[in-house]
Amino acid sequence: MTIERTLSIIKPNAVKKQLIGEIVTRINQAKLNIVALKMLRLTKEQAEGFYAEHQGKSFFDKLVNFMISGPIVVQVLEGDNAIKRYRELMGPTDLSKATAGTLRADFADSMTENAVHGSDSLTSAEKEIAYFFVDSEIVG
Ligand code: RTP
Ligand code: MG
Repeated sequence: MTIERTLSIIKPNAVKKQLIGEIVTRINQAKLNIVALKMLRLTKEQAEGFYAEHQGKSFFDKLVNFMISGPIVVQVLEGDNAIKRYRELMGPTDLSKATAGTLRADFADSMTENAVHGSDSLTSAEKEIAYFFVDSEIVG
């Protein structure tokens, strides 16, 4: 068993479509425990900082504008192999390649508006969790 924590974001298109409950249900069904959760609206600076690794790429401005278009829900998920297992639950970035039953296959509207985010490594999970939560907000 490797208990890990990962950062999940329910992106603005999914919040607008009232999918918070459905996504939380699927996370719990996958045996990932929610150990922190909040709703917020990102500023442009916060969105640019969060996606700094993509600065300069063709889709960066579109991505930032989408991420600030409405409220999001950020969560810390904990469980065995949580990083990889949550990425599997999400499905791939390109929804045309996503298998039915994954969050993106079912809820993405486009490559940009793809409903959810999940950390992609242990290093990014630690960095991304610290971007949104202080230790006292995580109830393990
Ligand atoms: P995320 O970071 O949001 O979990 O998504 P990811 O790892 O699957 O994808 P990543 O390559 O990190 O890209 C971050 C987000 O940028 C948008 N994107 N648009 N070619 C495009 O139009 C394009 N490529 C990426 C998506 O919203 C993606 O989730
Ligand atoms: Mg990514």
